[in-house]
Amino acid sequence: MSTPDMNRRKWLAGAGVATAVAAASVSRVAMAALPEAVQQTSADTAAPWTPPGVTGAGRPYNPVVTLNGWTLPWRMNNGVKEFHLVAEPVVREMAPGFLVNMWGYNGQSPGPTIEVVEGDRVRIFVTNRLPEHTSIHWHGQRLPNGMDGVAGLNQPAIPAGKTFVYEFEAKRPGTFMYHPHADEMTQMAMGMMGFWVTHPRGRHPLIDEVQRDYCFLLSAYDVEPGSMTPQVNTMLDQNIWTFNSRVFPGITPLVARLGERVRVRVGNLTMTNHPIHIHGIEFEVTGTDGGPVPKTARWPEVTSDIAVGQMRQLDFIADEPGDWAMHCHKSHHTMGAMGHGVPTMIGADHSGLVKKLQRVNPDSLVMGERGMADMGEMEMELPHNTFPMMTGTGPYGPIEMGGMFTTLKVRADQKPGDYSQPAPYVQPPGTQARLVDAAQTPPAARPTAGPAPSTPAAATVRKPATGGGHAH
Ligand SMILES: [Cu+2]
Repeated sequence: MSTPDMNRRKWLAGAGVATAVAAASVSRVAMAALPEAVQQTSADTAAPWTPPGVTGAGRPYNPVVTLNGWTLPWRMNNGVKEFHLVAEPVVREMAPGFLVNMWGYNGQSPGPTIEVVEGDRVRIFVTNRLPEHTSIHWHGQRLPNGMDGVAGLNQPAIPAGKTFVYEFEAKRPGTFMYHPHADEMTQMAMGMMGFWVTHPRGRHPLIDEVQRDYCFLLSAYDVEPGSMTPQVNTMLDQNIWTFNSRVFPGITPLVARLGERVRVRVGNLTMTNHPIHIHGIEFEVTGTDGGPVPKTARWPEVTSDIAVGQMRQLDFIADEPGDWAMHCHKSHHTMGAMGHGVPTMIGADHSGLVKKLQRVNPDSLVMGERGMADMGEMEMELPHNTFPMMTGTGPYGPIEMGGMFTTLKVRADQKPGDYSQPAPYVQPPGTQARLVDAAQTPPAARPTAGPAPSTPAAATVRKPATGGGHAH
């Protein structure tokens, strides 16, 4: 904790943990022929957006909160909800101080969340400001074939500089996403994607009302340390694993009031599956991109594996106060950029090696002989604009994470609808793991009292080859 880079790390951690749900810093950008195209200039989590007045086909709903994202405003035009998406190059702040050249929508990657009500007629103008053609596929939606967005199959691609319009009825309530279906590999590797939520028109037997409704997409990028632009040809060896193109400690923690019903909607647009794990509570998968899950088909989980191209809706009661980790359970996905080719050094004595290396290069450094935890607090010169492998500090020290990791903060005194970030959780006295004097607490001994085993064979280890199975 006394390393010289403490200030830098504190700054990183502080910015992540203290990121409040900022008021949407949305600026209207004057764009010829597109008066309603709204841009987002910040990577902060925008406050949930409650549409003013009329809500289209449905009753008022509890709006979603997009982690480090925002909801796209619309206008009503003769009974149709009109949205304007602008596909364009953006610079995304993936964590404070770590900027990446991406492609996205309306100023950010991912694009804004589109939030409508079952039965709404929706019209979406898509303007292409990319250097190449694009299209948008509305993943999971029931819609006319010509609105499905597969370039070449359902429509001509949208040329650079042109605007296409999509129009359909949001027929089915649930959790959806949107992404290009033209030069998909490149455009998704550059960050083009967004979330879509269709709220039920009325009370729904399989969709519970919740007090907090969070959503985010899983995406992954290959950004070489010191560079700013993702390598789009990388298939599996990405080094930046994100919730909504943000990495820990830049991901806004989820907050809930004790006892509230909470929903977390997750979609996966990476090239591998992500077991999303929430500490402290049990959830049920109540819906997928295919619709609500029948109640008889739900079971409790603390981890849900979300496969490529899938969406999952996780519902739970936030009935345990604390700061609970929430992360992908693939441990490499909670790390920042690192060299995967580095050999494991645990247990190796390389004190002589360092001296030899330093004769050639005085800056030589060999690491990892005690594990990699030292990385969490060491000072290491990183190339410019490089996200460290491990970072983030909690009230008790380095958290040693870096990618798909954030926290769920459950508080008894969090007001309903209040998304501000509470201070770190203070455990009640006697409820925290603590240092003890090992000499004063000897381990339980193997029982020695009682009769000796009646047959010596019971204590004989039998090899598997004897067919006897395990000895106990
Ligand atoms: Cu993962």
